[in-house]
This record gives sequence, C-alpha cells and structure tokens, in this order.
Amino acid sequence: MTNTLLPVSDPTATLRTIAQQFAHRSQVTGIRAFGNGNINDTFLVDLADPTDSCFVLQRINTQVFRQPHLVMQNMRTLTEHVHQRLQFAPPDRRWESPRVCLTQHQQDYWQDTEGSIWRAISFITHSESFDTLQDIGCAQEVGYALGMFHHLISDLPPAKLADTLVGFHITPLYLQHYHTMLATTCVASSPELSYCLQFVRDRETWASVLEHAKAQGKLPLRLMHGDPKVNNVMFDCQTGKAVSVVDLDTVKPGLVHYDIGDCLRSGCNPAGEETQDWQTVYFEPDLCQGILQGYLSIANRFLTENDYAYLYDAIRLIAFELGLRFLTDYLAGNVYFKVKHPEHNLARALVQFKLTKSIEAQEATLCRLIQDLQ
Ligand code: GN1
Ligand code: MG
Repeated sequence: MTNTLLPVSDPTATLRTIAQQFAHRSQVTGIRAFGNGNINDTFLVDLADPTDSCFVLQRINTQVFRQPHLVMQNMRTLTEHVHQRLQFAPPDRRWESPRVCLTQHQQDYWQDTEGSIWRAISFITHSESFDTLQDIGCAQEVGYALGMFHHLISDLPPAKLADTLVGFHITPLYLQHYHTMLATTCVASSPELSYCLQFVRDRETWASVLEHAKAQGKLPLRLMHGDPKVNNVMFDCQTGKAVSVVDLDTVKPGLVHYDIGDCLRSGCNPAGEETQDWQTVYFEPDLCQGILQGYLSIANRFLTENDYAYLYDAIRLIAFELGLRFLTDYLAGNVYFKVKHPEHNLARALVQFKLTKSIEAQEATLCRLIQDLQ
C-alpha cells in the first residue's frame, strides 16, 4: 500500500467531529490541512472562543508508529518536564513548549470508528515556521532552538522515555533494509537510480561511523528530538526569534548527533528538500556556521571533546542516511513516506545525495569551522 493522505468521505464533518473531542466546550470554527509532514496527517483547528488558542490535530501514522500510546506517553513525560523547568527557571527570552491536549475523557489520544488514532497538540501562539532559512540570523536562531531543546531535556534520564521507533537513525540497519529491498525490487532501471546505487555502494563501510562510536562508548546515549528539521522550529511572528521546537513524535533515547546532523542537513540546503532541481542543491557553509554558533552557545555546556570530534561525520551521515531512506522507500514501492507521484522518493534521494556530496567537497572548511567554534 502506498503512503498517501487517506481520503475521508466528508472531510469537514468527520474532522469536525474528531476535533470536537479535544475542543471540550469550545466550538470548532475551522479546520485546514497544515504543514507538509511526510508521515502523519496534520490539521490546524480554530476555535470560536478567542481565549482558547487553536490546536494541531493529527492522525498518527500507525504503520510507522506502531505503539501510539507510547508516543503520547513520551510526549507527556517530556512536555511536563520541560514545563516544570520553564516555570522554575524561566529563560531570559520567550520560550515555549507545546502541550498535549486531552479528550473530554482525559485521554491523550482518541480512536475513531475506523480505528485511526488522533491526538491534539497546542499551537504556539503568534508563531510561524519556514521550510528554508532566509539568512544567518535565522540560522543562529534555529541553532539556539535546538540547543535550548537539548538543554531543557538534559536532566531527564533517557530511560524515562520509551523507544517508540526501533532502529530510527541507526544507519547500518537502514543499509540492511536497503539491501533486502534491492534484492527483491522490480523498479525500472534509470540513470538516476544507477547513480544512487553507486552513491550508496561508495559509502557503505563508513555508514556505521556513529554507531561504532556509540558502541565504543565515545558518544553517550542521550535524549534527542529525532526530527529537528528547520520547519519544526517555530519563530515569533513579531520578533523573528525562535520560540519553540515542535513535532515531538520521535523524542526518545539516541544521539544528539542525529539531531545536529538533521538540523544542518535541512537548514543548510537553500533549495529545500523538496526541490525538483536536485542538480543545483548545495550545502551552504555560512548557514552551517550560523546554526552551529547558535547551537553551541548553549550546548557547549554539555558537549564533550568526543562529541565535537564526530560533528562533521554527523552532518555528512544524516544527509546520506535520509537519502538512503528515501531511496529504499522508492525501491519498496513508497510505503513509508507520503508521495505525490511514484518517482517522488527517488527525486528526494537525489537531493540528499547531492547535499552529501557538497558536504564532502567542503570537509576541510567544515572541520575548520567546527574547530574554530570549539
Ligand atoms: C519525516 O513527517 P516528518 O516530515 O515530520 C521523518 C524524518 C525525516 C523527514 C524528512 C518518523 O518527518 O525522519 O527526516 O520526514 N520522520 C519519521 O522530511 O520517519
Ligand atoms: Mg516529524
């Protein structure tokens, strides 16, 4: 089955009924598709009462998140922890964490008659997000946001959160799955596909770099966001400052390096990950410097020398890994990421591989930049 947005017979009425479960006494006045997530179906819900802020309603993709109750449990543990910290030690600037909205029966998700799982999260008021970064100032803000996020969860023991997505960001496991798909697939050959296959072949031995470091005890298991791409950072509409990191589905034990890599691979690609023009994709070092400056202004409190030593590999690896994940899904028949057309995942893989190549071509510059920031 291809992963596309599921149609509902009467979207407005059905969604309104679902949204009302989380709206309590407030009247739902509007629902619209929201954002461009690749996994869950997401809507923004407006309420009649202006004192109630709108909320984000999502149908959790249970093909990906097989234990949605654990995802919600993690989200509650994390947001409650962060709210407490913000209450007792408020930062000197606006910073917020989303809240899990409960149903009328105090549940953190709701199952409809078709078995779909829905949940609601508060929307950060007067905020907006961007798919690409406009300038270095925004890049610094994105870095600051990730640093703040890591800082606020740094005293929550990783064991308090469940592993809701086993294998997530474990590159050698993605490689294994890729080989299984490659052996069984029947997609048509094309110059683009051949390019991708060779691209992966040339990097297979290096792809375990972070997992090796983890196994050797060089990189500690910490809590991570899992998906801190730039459009998951919310900016205050007025001040232009970052005020929150959202999309907390993948928060779980892992390496902060996965987050740093993911943030940089999305933030330093001015063309954006959905560009049709993959040949023009490149990794922008000035944006990288901005993000790292912002991030390290906070994270330098907890990063070790080894952490710094693997930053370059993290940047290169997560771009490569996402390309590999898109490519594998293309071979598998588009079962994981939502697609708009059959070649969509192949096109996305080409973008990430071109980005990886640009990162590799700038290795010396990036390593120097990291060293100068240490
Ligand atoms: C998916 O659905 P979304 O856009 O929040 C994916 C991330 C990828 C991202 C690429 C659970 O996130 O890992 O980096 O697409 N999430 C999951 O855009 O696989
Ligand atoms: Mg996500």
